[in-house]
Amino acid sequence: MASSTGAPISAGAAAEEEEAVASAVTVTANPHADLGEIMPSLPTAPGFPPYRMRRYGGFWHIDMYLKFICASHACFRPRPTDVLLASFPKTGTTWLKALAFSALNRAAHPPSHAGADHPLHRNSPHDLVRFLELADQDGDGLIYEEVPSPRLLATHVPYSLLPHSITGTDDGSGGRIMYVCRDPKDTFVSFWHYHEKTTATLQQMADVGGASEAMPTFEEAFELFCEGQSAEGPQWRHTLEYWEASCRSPDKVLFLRYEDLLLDPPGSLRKIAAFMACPFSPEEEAAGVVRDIVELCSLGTLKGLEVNRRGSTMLGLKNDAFFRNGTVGDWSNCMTPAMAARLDGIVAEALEGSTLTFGASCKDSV
Ligand code: PAP
Repeated sequence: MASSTGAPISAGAAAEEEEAVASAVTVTANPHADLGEIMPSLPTAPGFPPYRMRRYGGFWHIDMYLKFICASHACFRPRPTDVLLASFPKTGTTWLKALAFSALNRAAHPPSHAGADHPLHRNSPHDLVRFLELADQDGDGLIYEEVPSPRLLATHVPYSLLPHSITGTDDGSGGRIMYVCRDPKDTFVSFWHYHEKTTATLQQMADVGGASEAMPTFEEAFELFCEGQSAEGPQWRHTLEYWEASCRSPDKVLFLRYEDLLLDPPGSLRKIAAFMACPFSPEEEAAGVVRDIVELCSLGTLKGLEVNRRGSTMLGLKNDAFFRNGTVGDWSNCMTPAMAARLDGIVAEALEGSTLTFGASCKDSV
């Protein structure tokens, strides 16, 4: 891991540095302090997945996210060594968690699949890298104070609604962010299949987060997604915020694409490790560590593990719901050309004037 200046530091030195930073943190005014009070009066609409969504800060949320946004601004204390994995749902979160965890912890947990004792053999990636917004009942992220450094954390919260302690500094004290994005057409189709597998559990979860809604048809769900009425939607706005942050501060925010991960898993993994300040050494390269991590985190390997075939993770969701076919362009098997053109048109209009395009990175004019 690295210090805020980027130089490698020991775990002990990291703890000292972080203690100093934590004690220097001044609690800034919480811009969302009244969110708890105004929540019941926020605009609401049915969404997909079928919860009642509330609109706040330009995005649609389920209550659980709003509670986190409200509480975390006052309480969450980042550390310089934190790495926050951010994503819109269904865009490659599980894969990124597995890759980042394996790369960061490779000294303690060698990825070689000769032995079956790697944490990924026994745990879902979601149990190894937890979502901030699922931290605890209060949703304030304080539970992560117990986690030793360097911490790997995850979130689906939009950039503009993350705690200011994370986003408001460029001096390294707020930690680093890795964001993964995906073509919205594939995101929607992935969401649809996921929803089919998880309806019963999600309906129970809706009891916690807000009134549950009737299950929409594919066409109705598509319309809701196009309107941005999905958890933390609209996706294109979510992605644009992180894209712009990565353009402004490339050392703080690494922007990744699911399509690039599929095209070049080893190259993407090297980029991820370098960004976390733990690049692969020539010796590790020669020993095949990159290859081993790619293999360990591949869809085929993870999907076949007992823990992911039968186990459950956060909110009682079945692990197998997070692993399907993992391809680019699966939308064409479910959407009509007219639907695809409609969604592409909405996205193009929303991104007009920006340098962001979806899909593999070679299409970007950065
Ligand atoms: P989440 O936001 O709810 O955690 P997320 O992991 O972002 O979900 O998305 C799930 C998608 O990632 C699925 O895509 P699909 O429905 O189009 O198949 C899932 O198959 C894919 N996925 C999960 N793990 C991997 C992996 N190791 N490699 C490639 N794709 C993966």
